[in-house]
Amino acid sequence: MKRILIVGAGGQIGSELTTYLRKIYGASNVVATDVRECGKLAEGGPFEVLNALDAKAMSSVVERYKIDAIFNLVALLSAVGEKNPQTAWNINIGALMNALEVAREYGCALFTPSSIGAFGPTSPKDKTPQDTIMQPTTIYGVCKVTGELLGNYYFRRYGVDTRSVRFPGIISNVTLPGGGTTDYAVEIYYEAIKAGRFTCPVPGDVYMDMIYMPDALRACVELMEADPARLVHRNSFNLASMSFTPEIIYAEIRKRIPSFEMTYEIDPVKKAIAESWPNSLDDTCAREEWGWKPEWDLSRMTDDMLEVIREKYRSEVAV
Ligand code: VAH
Repeated sequence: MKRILIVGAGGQIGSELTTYLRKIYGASNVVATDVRECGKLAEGGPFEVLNALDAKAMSSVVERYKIDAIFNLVALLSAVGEKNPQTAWNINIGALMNALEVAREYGCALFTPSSIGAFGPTSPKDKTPQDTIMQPTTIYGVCKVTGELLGNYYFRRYGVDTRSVRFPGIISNVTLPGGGTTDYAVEIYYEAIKAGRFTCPVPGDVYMDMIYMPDALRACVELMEADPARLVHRNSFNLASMSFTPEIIYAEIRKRIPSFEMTYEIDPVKKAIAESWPNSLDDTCAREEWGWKPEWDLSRMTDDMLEVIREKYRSEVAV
């Protein structure tokens, strides 16, 4: 990768991936784009307002900046997608089709994340295999499976260098997530610091795979820099790091903040989605084909999250 385009740079992954890639490849070599202005991203390097549904505009950016790798991060997430499935399909698949076509036309590599949300209730729940039944029950998951199939097709039919990982729920302390079922695992840290109490929308015994943002960012680069000859899978790779329930993360925070209290107000949509997803993934293929290995666990992540958030909200800190 030499000159990189990030589509949807203003979201939870994109806002941090932009900074991370600019540090590695040079700020002027990473063009951040989003459908709306993003001041902070424009401060650190080239930024353009780009509607990912406008194929001509995307081609123009790729041509003008001589892009050789595209990160397509445009997605309406699982819970928000259920409020308007047609819009979710139009945006998620419309943006992806444009990215695939532009990548094909200009010979760019293309990274498009998939998700544990690509699995459904008929997928094996524990240590979900890389290759197995995928019948998601959300429009988000349908979009992710479609995206994986399209990535595979464009690689086999046109030789486009498509790459992808099935992200767990991503936990970060920079940009708040928006509209995901795993958002609770970010919000709980903020509320532990700011309010000392948290109302959880997901049942306390439901496991979901999660990953800390530093590991997620490193996975993006390591996969995109991997030797293509070693890659067997071009649809998407299971990526595993940690798997926990709300009760487990609550207990981990209480080790550090004994006064922290959590109650439940179950969101029926998030409950149904969370229960349809795997408890844990088998990421053997990612480890064997491009050397994936997580570096953050729940304890180390909790220390870091609480430290950074406490610093961020020093004036508002409850505990
Ligand atoms: C969501 N954060 O909850 C996203 C993610 C694995 C979950 O895809 O929809």
